[in-house]
Parts: sequence; C-alpha cells; structure tokens
Amino acid sequence: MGASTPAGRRVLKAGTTSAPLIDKAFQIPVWGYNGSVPGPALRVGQGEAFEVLLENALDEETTIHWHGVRVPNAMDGVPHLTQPPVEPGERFRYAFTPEDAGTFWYHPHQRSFEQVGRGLYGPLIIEEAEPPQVDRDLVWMLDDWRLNDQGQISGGFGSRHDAMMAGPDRQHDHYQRKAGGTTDREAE
Ligand SMILES: [Cu+2]
Repeated sequence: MGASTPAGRRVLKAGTTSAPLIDKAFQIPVWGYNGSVPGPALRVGQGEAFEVLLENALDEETTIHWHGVRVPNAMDGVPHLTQPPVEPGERFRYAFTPEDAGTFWYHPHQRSFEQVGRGLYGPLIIEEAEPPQVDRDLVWMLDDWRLNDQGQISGGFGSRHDAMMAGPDRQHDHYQRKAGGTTDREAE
C-alpha cells in the first residue's frame, strides 16, 4: 500500500494512471490519487488539524467526500450542494479537525459510480490519542473491478441497467462494504 503521509498538509492529485489489476506484468489504465490505487493511506490524529489540497488532473469535474467523517458542511465534498465541483486543472482545499477516531475512506462525490469504479478512493485513518497496543497495524481495502474480455475496465458506467441495480442507497451500501479491506496487491 502507499506509504503513510506525515501529519500536515497533503496533496491528492486525481488523474489517470495504471495498475496491475490482474497480473503484475499487465498494467491496466485506471484513475487514481497520486498515481496509485488505492490512493495514499492518510493518517491524522483525532482532534488534530487535517488539510488536503485536491488537484484535479482529470478531464472532468471531481470532489472528495470523507466517508463517515463528521466534517463542516462546506468540507463534505458534495458538488452543487456543499461546494462547486472542482473543474479540470483546478484545486480545492479541504480542511477540518476530525472529532472521531476510526478507519474511514475518501472518494469523489461527483459521478461516483464511474470515478470510484475506475479507482479513485483511499483510506483515511484517524488515530486516537492513545492507540491500543497491537503487533501489526495493516490497512486492507477491497474492491471489485468490472473488466471486459480484454482485461480492461469495461465502460458503460451509469448505464440504465446499473442505475436500476444500484439506487443511491444500494450504491452507498456497496461503497461501505468496499471500505473494509485492501487489494491483493497490497497484501503482498
Ligand atoms: Cu461515501
């Protein structure tokens, strides 16, 4: 998995990249933060100021939503509701002080069915002041990928069929299930 970032200001750059989803020797075009899928594991202490500068290197608008984290409304990353979407080439500064410790994740809230489906997400770990003693602290993040016969991500995100199969509630439930683990790649 991506190295943990030190406290302080971080940059998450959303853009196109590639990842060996099937086989180490076979790179598949995906979207990711800072060139990796999952995006970097962000760690911050409970009650400590947290700041992320989102840079949008995609060809479309995006935002970041901090899944499950209590944040000020303006930091919630819901386009057209809590902020304007971040245009290609633009930036947006997210800053908040997390009140609760736990294992969370971040992802776009703009066309999430495709942006998350192509690989834009990562773990956010909010550490308590006195963490429990453990032998190893491993972050797992699981995903399922929809690939075609050529081993490429199959398009058609947001199709009528998808829309029928995944209403907003269903979709959110799906994301929450995804939040639990890591990829095989990370476990190596
Ligand atoms: Cu979410």
